[in-house]
Amino acid sequence: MTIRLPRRRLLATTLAGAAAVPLVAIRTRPANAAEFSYKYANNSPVTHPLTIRTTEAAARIKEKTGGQVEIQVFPNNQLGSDTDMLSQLRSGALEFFTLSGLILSTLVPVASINGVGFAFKDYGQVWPTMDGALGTLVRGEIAKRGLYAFAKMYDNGYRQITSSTKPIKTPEDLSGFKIRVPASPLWTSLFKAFGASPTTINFNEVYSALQTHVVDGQENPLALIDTAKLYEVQKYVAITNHMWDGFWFLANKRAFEAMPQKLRDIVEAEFNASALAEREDLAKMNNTVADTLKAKGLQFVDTDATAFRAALKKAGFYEEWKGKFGPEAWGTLEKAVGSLA
Ligand code: X2X
Repeated sequence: MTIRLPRRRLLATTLAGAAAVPLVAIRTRPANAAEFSYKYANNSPVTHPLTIRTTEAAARIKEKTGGQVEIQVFPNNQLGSDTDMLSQLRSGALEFFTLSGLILSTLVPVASINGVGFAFKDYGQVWPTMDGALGTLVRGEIAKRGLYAFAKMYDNGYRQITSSTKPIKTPEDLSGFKIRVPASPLWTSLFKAFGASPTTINFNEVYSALQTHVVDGQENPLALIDTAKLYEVQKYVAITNHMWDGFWFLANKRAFEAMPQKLRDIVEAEFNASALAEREDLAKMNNTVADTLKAKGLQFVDTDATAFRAALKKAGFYEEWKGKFGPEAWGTLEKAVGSLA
């Protein structure tokens, strides 16, 4: 057991009896403090499965490392916007962070490849692709930037378009539509291809941007529309499933490698295990969230995906991104999901 003296007493003791209390005693951590006291942050509400499952992983890690690794969780943009948190992660001010591959593409261009419009037919294609060759390719590129991505992505979901002004039924309805998109060239490009007028806004400012009509709409998976209460400031949701989006679990490489391998293995295994649980949570939530949102007053609009996809094709979206991603990455994606362009 450690006896923790109040700081002033400790100092007085030190000064009074310097020989008896070596200076080093003040500097070393108390015996019950973690050896690695790290932070994990995200942009998602506390009620979102991403936050719930990563918080559970942090608790298991503390237990399984006998308290050597303590990870404090900062959800809901408490540490700033995604752009801020990515900088913090890179500098080492933050050790762990989950980020959409599309936003990560501002640093690692190929990381936005899962956001290619209508690339994945369903989750039966998503997980084998992102847990497989394409995911490996992206993780390899992430590793070149001083970051380390764990093997299992967390689900964000298939994205749907909400609006406060009018229902979006056809691609033509997007013409000139003022829509918020996250900070990523692919997102801007996709909505420009639809003829919309996209504005880049980080998630921490989305609710107020919708409320004050800086933009008329946004797009996000139903789980986030619900947990972030966007239905309070939006009237319609068009079920477009225009892209699948997920979160990479990222570590600052230096901070991660400062831990002995044994601890690293525990941390990675637990966050990977929680990723699988989070995917399950969202799969379950997807069975009920539409009814939940309808009950809260959001009006649902069905759309014809073929028409939206054709609009992207016509605008040259696929050709453009095929060129940007290059033959290796594009080929890996097409090998998993079939021909896109
Ligand atoms: O910013 C968004 O819309 C969000 C929460 O879906 C992402 O993290 C990309």
